[in-house]
Formats: sequence, structure tokens, C-alpha cells
Amino acid sequence: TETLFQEQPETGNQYLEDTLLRSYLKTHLPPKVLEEVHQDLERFGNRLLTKIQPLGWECELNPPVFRQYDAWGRRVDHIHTCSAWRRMKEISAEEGLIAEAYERRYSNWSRLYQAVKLYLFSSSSGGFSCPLAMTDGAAKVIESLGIPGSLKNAFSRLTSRDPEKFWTSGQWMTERRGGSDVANGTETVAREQPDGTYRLYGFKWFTSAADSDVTLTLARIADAEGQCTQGSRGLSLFFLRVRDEEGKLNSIQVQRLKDKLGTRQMATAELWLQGARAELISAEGRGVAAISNMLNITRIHNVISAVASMRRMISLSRDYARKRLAFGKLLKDHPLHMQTIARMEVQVRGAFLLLMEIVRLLGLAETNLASEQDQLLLRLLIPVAKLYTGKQASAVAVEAMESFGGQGYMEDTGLPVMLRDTLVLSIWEGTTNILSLDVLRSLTKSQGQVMAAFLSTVQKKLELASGTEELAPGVQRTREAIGSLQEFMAAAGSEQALTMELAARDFSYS
Ligand code: MFK
Ligand code: FAD
Repeated sequence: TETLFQEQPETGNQYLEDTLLRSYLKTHLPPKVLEEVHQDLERFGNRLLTKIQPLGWECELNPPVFRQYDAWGRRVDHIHTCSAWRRMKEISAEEGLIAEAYERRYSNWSRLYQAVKLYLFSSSSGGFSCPLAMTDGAAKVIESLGIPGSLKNAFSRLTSRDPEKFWTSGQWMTERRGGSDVANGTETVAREQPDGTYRLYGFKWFTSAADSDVTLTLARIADAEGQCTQGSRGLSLFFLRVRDEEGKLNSIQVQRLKDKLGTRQMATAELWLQGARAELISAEGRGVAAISNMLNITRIHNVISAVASMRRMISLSRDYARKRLAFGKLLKDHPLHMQTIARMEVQVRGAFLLLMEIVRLLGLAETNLASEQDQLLLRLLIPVAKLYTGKQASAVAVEAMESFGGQGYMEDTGLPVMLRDTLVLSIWEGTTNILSLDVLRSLTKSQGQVMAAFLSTVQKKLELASGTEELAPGVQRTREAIGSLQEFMAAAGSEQALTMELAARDFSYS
């Protein structure tokens, strides 16, 4: 007798199938922008399905390999990446995955459009979203410095659509003594050279996408006696090229590649800086403040990755429910199974709309169209969204995995890869607690104004929603949450700093 095989879960054109994304674009974009964007996204969705997704899987199967010595014993420190990974770099340029945000062809909507392309790209990218996040962050820092002459070339390459010219950037912050507490953990020293450049000496403990062309990094400038200022005020921001034209490392040695739980498609290295030539790009002692522009962009990319991986897992799960039989009927006809999927769907929809709101605000800020309220809201929402979706994505991935039964646990379905890769989203770019503290930082620095902006925005939305009967329970719950938040805000002023920290953390989860 013939055995029947289970049909595998699949997704089609992810843009066309994403009804929430399409209705969001339809309601928000001006019609002319929508028309152009729609065409491009439909085409991109097909390219993702037919060309890019298989390349992403190739990246997973061919992780980077590190070769420290050549056959004759010479130190070469070569990080070999697969051809699919290198192709991803070309595709990223061709698709304008960074360029779109900086060309601003669609004014304030360009940032949102870029984010949508990145969202569609993310779960097919074979980890290439990681260097793109840092490239975007580096471009943002350089732009916010006014694109100084010495960085013009770098900026045009980081934002290029030409695969021959396109550069990616790293972000080397973490050292052995501190990834969260960069201000006290950074031991790297910068020594000024007669020509005004610097040489950096130190050890960078985590450097992802170490095959990148350039990087931004932090170091302490040594004075004439070789002394450095400690703490945050001692840190300055540097730009450097990782390799020269011939591909020779810039006085850098690769100690090894990290052996990671996930994100195995991309090389995360430990690097010795042994006099790497670098350019000082912030004011002395303003390194942390200057790199914050990068952090806020890479944290948004983290949200994009979180939402994208939830979307992919749930879409596959929904498709599987249409194909898998149990107890004589398809999974989709089992109400209990559908309740599980519906709960996940609600999670991803909420996260998606939060992401859209953030990139909408960022687009306004970048085209000088943001009100003061918009800017305050953006400052608050970035850490909140990063900390919330970072944790949410792995919880949803675990739930989604179970929805495939035992097959969800099988490597060659590709599902475990997605689970592994979501687990890092709450660690890198600031852990959950560090981001909770960043929420507090935004509160204290703005003297509570970020929360006032948040509350008045929610109040406005509540007023709009209160006429709709189906929304009544949600409106009521939100009113209660707002009430306790207002009470907390009133109490926080008189509390000890520690109590306030803990209370803020509880709030961020609720
Ligand atoms: C797929 C998507 C993701 C791709 C990932 C790529 C691979 C992974 C790459 C990484 O993981 S890179 C490393 C990421 N590392 C972190 O996120 C560091 C986590 N630690 C923090 O965020 C700490 O809060 C921080 C290092 C920023 C604390 O530093 P300080 O110097 O002790 O903080 P301080 O003194 O409060 O702030 C210094 C200045 O920076 C202040 O400005 P002013 O001097 O003008 O007052 C702050 O306001 C400003 N600042 C800090 N955080 C800010 C900020 N400004 C705006 N936004 C922020 N978030
Ligand atoms: P620690 O700072 O030692 O934190 C340990 C624990 O203490 C955490 O749970 C943290 O939340 C908690 N904690 C610390 N301080 C506080 C506090 N004040 N209050 C409450 N809790 C606190 N870094 C880069 O710079 N560039 C990269 O390219 C890069 N790539 C990475 C790739 C991967 C796969 C991973 C896993 C990490 C990467 N990182 C990179 C490093 C990452 O950013 C750090 O690991 C992260 O910021 C945490 O720093 P840490 O490891 O030093 O942990």
C-alpha cells in the first residue's frame, strides 16, 4: 500500500499574504506613495519567496569558518563566509534596504517603507538582518554628526544601492568586563598619532558580522602621560575600517569565533585591537551619547526581527493547521488548537502595530515633521518595544513550535533555527533590565514628560475608541491601567531611587 506523506507547511508571497500590513499601508500611506510601494513590495515578496529564502537556508547550512593560519604557518585570521551570505549583501544594496531610509524619496514615509522591507526580509535573510541593523545605526550616527567630510565616502557606501560600493558596519561596544556597563567595562585605549588619527589598543569581546567593512567603537583617549579618564565621561566614539584595500586586517587579530546557541549564520568574533587606525568622530568624552543614536536604530531593528519571526512562525502554523489531520479532522477545525493560534496572532498583531507606530514617528523626526510630543513618545517607545518584543518573540516561538507537534522540534524543518535565533533578541542591544533602566532614564531626563506624552496619546485614542461597543472591555482595561500608572507616577516622586527602578520594571511588563 502507498504511504501518504504529510504536506509541509509553507508561506506564499509574504507581502500579499500579510493582510494587517497591507491594510496598515492602505490606511496610512498617501495614495501615490502606496501605489509605488505596493508594486515594489509585491515584486520583493516574490523575490523573497523564490530566490532569497533558499539563500537564507544556505547561510544556515554553511556557517562562517575561521582560518587562523595559512598552510605555511602565517597568521591570516581569515573569516570565510559562504557565497549565499555574500549574495545577501548584494541583494541588500540592490533592494535599498538601507538606502531607502536615507534617500527620503517618500519624505516621512521612507523610514516606514524601509522598515516594512526589512520586516519582510528578516526571516529569509539568513542572519543578514544583523549587519544591516548595525549598518543603519552607523549611517544614522554619521548623519547626525552632519556627515563630516572625512566620513562622506563611508556614508555614501553605507547607504549605497550599488552592490560594488555597499559597505556594512559593525558595532563594537562589549568588552570582557562589561556589555551592559560599557561605561565602566571599557578598557580599550586610544593613542593620538601625529597626523591626528588614533590607534586603538584593547579587546572587543563580542563583534557580530565581523566580516563587515567598517565599524563604530568606543575607547578612552590617553593623555600625554598615558592616563585615561574612567567612567562614561572617558569614552569617545571612533570610526575605523576593519580591513584595507587588499583585505588585510587593520592591526587587528581575531582570537576566535564565538560558538553560539543561535545566529550561527553570522560570525561573531573576539578581536584584539593592536594599534588599529581609527578616526575620532564624537567630541571627547561624548562616546556613549553619540553611539546612542546607533543603539536606538539597532533596537528598532531588533523589534523588526522579533515581529518578523513571530509572523513567520505563526503563518507556517496557520498553514499547517489547514493541512494536518488529527482525530479525523484538520487542525483548523479543532477549536482548542485555533484558540492557541488566535492568541499568538493577537500577540504578533499588537507587536506589529507598535513597530509601525515607532517607525512612523521616526520618519517624522527625520524629516523635521515631528511635534515635541512625537519625539518624546519615540524616545519612550523604543526601549519599551525592544524589551517587550524581545521576550515576546521567544515565548511565541516556543508556542508556535508546539503547534507543529514533534515536527516542530526537527532541525530539517527549519523551525528550531527560528526558535534559537529569537532567543538572542532579549540579550543583545541591551538586556531587558538594562532597557527598563533606559525607560527610567528617558523619564528622568525629560522630567516625566515622556510619560505625560504617552498618557495624553492613550487618552486621545481612548476617546476615539469609546464610541465603539466591541472595544468597550479593552477601553475599560486600558483606563484601569492608565489609572494605576498615574498613581505610580504620583508616588514615584517621593520614593527612593531603588523602589522606583523596581516599580518601573514591574510596569514595563504589565
Ligand atoms: C537583528 C537586529 C539586531 C541586530 C543586532 C546586532 C548584533 C548585536 C550588537 C550588540 O549587542 S551591540 C552592543 C549593545 N550594547 C548595549 O546595548 C549596551 C547596553 N547598555 C546600555 O544601554 C547602558 O544603558 C549604557 C551603556 C548606554 C549606559 O551608559 P552610561 O554612560 O552609564 O549612561 P548615562 O551616563 O546615563 O548616559 C550617557 C549619555 O548617553 C547621556 O547623555 P547626556 O550625557 O547628554 O546626558 C544619556 O542620556 C545618553 N543615552 C544613554 N542611553 C540613551 C541615551 N540617549 C538616547 N537614547 C538612549 N537609549
Ligand atoms: P552583563 O552586563 O554582565 O549582564 C549580566 C546580567 O546582569 C544581565 O541579565 C543584565 O540584565 C544584568 N544587569 C547588568 N546590569 C544591571 C543593572 N544595572 N540592573 C539590573 N540588572 C543588570 N556586543 C557588541 O558590542 N557588538 C556585537 O556585535 C555584539 N554581538 C553579540 C552577538 C551575540 C550573539 C550575543 C549573545 C551578544 C552580542 N553582543 C555584542 C554583546 C551583547 O550586547 C551583551 O552580551 C549584552 O549587552 C549584555 O552584556 P554582558 O554580556 O556583559 O552581560
